[in-house]
Amino acid sequence: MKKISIIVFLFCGIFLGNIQSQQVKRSSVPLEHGADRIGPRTDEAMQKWREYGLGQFIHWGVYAIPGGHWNGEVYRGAAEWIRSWNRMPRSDYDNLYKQFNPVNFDAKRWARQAKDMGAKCLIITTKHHDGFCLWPSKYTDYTIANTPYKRDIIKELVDAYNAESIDVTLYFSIIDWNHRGYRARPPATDEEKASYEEFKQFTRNQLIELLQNYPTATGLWFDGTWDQAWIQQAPWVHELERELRAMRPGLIIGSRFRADDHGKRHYDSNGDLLGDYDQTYERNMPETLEELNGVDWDCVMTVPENQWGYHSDWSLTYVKKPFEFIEMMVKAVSLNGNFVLNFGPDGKGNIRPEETEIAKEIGAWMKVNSEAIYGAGNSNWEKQGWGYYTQKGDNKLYLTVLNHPLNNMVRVKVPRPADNTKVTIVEKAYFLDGKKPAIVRNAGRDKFNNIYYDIESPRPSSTMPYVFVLEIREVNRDERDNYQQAIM
Ligand code: FHN
Repeated sequence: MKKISIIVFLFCGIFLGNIQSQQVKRSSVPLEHGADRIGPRTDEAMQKWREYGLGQFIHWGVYAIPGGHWNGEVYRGAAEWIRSWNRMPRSDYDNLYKQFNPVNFDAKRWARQAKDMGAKCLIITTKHHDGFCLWPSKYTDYTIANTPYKRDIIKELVDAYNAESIDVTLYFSIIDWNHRGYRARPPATDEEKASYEEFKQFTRNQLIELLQNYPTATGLWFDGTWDQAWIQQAPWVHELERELRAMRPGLIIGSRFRADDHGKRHYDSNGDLLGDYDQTYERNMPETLEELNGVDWDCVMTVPENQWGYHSDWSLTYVKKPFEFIEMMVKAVSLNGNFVLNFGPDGKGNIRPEETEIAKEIGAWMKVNSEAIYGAGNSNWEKQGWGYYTQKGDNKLYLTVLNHPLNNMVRVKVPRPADNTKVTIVEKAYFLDGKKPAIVRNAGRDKFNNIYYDIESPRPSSTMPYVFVLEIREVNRDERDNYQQAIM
């Protein structure tokens, strides 16, 4: 359904676009550095991205060594930000790389775990705000090459994840606390300007280096692009984006990279998306399809409230449960988005046991139900309190039940086809688990003549969500009775 709704959207976009350009004056603000494209991408690489459903994010760097603690004190902020804490001397942080020796790191083991969880893509921090590079960049000494470990972690991860058929996107922070030219405020003096130019060249070099070193990486996931200094570089960043895209046809870049001519981020001054997908959903999600306006998007989510890198003490905030991640993933897919769950391995290269457990539980659920996730998308069936609909093509509808009704009946409201000589019928109904058939009962009509069905659903033995499939079809009204055998 995702594919179909995008095509319909594009068709309407082309058609309405012409109307809107007269009516709403979509391009009323003249922009040289606005969106490069109106509407979603239609190429194969983007279609593959759209079908992921579930991804894994990994935040890993030298911040995993202190793990949210320094000199016996606890840092309550996000562990990967500990360098900005005034209780930790900068020089201590900046020397941590000399101890970075994750002897337990095993890229293949991480990749297998991600595969078993059901992830179709990995977003890996090549460099976070501290500037430490997990790849041996030739443009700085602050890299993995100068740690006792030495090995190119990004290469090992890209190879291992690709071997498990998982696409890899490279996270890259524009903020770089380690580079002398980096600054948050726009450079004012000639000296500042010159050193900011150096920083820009350094950034460009590193990005080109990453694409050259890791030719199978499918995307760049930018972060730390909110500083005024960077925002004001819009024309230069736009040019750089073009250069990167030219280097790697099909490269996927979200909305966090560049601003427009007027400093607008994510969406330009005409309301058009900057980049290939909306990257604003960090630890939050959209509520309706309408608010998304047809754009692609991903949601990146932490396990504790705001911890991306490894923090050894998870008792400080609420820690989400596998059920909640499944719920968020299904919700994301029901709104045509991807759900990306973050992991923060420790300084030795271990994925923490709590995350391993979460990955196992999600994986067990995906083994049975992933058909409702991969390649699925929004359905026009009206959402009900028991959970979410996702859909594939015209006729496969998935009902993920998160709130099992006490009367053991899952009620659905059947949408009326646009063509009123047609009706939607249910040809087949079954549980995804074991394909056991499900009994569908007629549940009458409301005062608007909408049809309702109840699907019999015995009280589940597990507390995890379960999924029904309804195979549906639009038929002529007068043929309806030939198809209703499935309904009791
Ligand atoms: O500051 C970072 C944070 O540490 C983390 O990397 C997240 C991931 O989306 N991004 C930034 C905040 O937006």
